[in-house]
Amino acid sequence: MEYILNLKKAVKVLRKNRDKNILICTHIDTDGINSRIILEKLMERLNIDAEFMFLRQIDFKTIDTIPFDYDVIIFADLGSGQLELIKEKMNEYGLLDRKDKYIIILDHHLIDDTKLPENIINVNPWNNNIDGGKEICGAGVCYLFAKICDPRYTDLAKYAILGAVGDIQNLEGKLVGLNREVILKDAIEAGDIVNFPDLQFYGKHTKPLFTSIKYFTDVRTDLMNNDSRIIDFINKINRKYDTNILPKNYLCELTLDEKRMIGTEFLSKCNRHVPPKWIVYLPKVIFGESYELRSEEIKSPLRNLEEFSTCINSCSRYGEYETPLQVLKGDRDKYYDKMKKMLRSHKRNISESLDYIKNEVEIIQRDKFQYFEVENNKIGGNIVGIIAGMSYSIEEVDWKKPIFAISEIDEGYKVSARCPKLISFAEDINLAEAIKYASKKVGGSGGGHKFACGSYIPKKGDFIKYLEDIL
Ligand SMILES: [Mn+2]
Repeated sequence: MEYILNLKKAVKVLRKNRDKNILICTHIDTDGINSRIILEKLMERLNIDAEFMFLRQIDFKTIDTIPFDYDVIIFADLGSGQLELIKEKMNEYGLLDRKDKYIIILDHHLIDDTKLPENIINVNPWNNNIDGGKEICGAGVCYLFAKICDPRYTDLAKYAILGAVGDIQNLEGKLVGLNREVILKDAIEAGDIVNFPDLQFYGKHTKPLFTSIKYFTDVRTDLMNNDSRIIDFINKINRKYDTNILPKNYLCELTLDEKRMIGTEFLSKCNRHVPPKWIVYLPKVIFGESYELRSEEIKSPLRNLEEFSTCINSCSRYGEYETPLQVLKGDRDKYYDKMKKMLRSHKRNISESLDYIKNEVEIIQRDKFQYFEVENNKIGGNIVGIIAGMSYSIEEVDWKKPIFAISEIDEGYKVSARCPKLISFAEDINLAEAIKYASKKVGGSGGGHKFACGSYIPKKGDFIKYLEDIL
């Protein structure tokens, strides 16, 4: 059952040091918070005392906020990309090669290539050539860790699936690899999660079909920003298939057959709106699979895992971690109310930011990409990535090219890059590499996924020119 190198070794170290001082540091996004809850529950069940902290990221500044005087420090959903830095710090504190001090990393990000001392244990799927980008997430690695401690802990699998969906590991429509074959299987058998074929429109339990279609930006058709055409589109389906789908119906209320009809008609519409060589990739952006928590009510924002992840982000992006943690633990009272409130304000924030881009900001076109700049904290660094992605709903944004959003923050600039899924399937494009290269050239740093990534740069300099060079 040891799917990933070092899993057993890491469990052994935890067991041997169970009565020592243990600190667990986790990332703050959906995957990180689910890693945290898995490890919290695990420690509770094993009757191990541990302390916890959240970490936004590990860099040369934040590493000094980590108290290295614990006997065992576990990093979850971060760490593998900062091995060199962690090693350096341990060396500084005289902890390298100590037989009584351990670092355990449970992560899925790309591994920083460096030789590790015996007391740093890096548990990461990339060690086994398993794709940490889509086959397992940080919470997934934590789940496998827990499962080695006790194979009966399959009730924790649902958190790992939520983490995977939060990290968009189902990019091509459904979960694959360890996510599917081990973790999803466990979560289904435990009775926590259901999966079924579905359309890849967002908001299945929280928005009318009409709105879900309206905000679908993976392919630009003549339905975008055109309410009457969407109504016509639905009416045409009703006539053709003799059905009675209403624009106000939620996707979760429709039968599988009805969804299939909508998907088929939408696909043939999309066929007419994309370059011929992209057509083959269309089904992957229209048809997919949904993952839902059986214990949540229909039309609750927590039922569908994609929407649950939005709820978590609407708190964690604003520095609020306790609320999603308590909701994940089962609170449907005070913290759940707070979460719904934060979700509303998050949505308002996004729609105001999008309006601002639409009305006040120029989209600048380059040959291979486009970009826009925002001054003066007008869009917070916490949501600039979301705004970059949603900017494809603006007419002036060319949906066949990647987009870079550059937002001025207190000290420097936050940059985010996005491109529509279809392009990332059809074209050999790697935005993470591009943003990393250009950011480094102007004294910043960044990275992420091929289709969605971000960076921080202290000054703009020739950032755009460097992007042009590499794209
Ligand atoms: Mn992650």
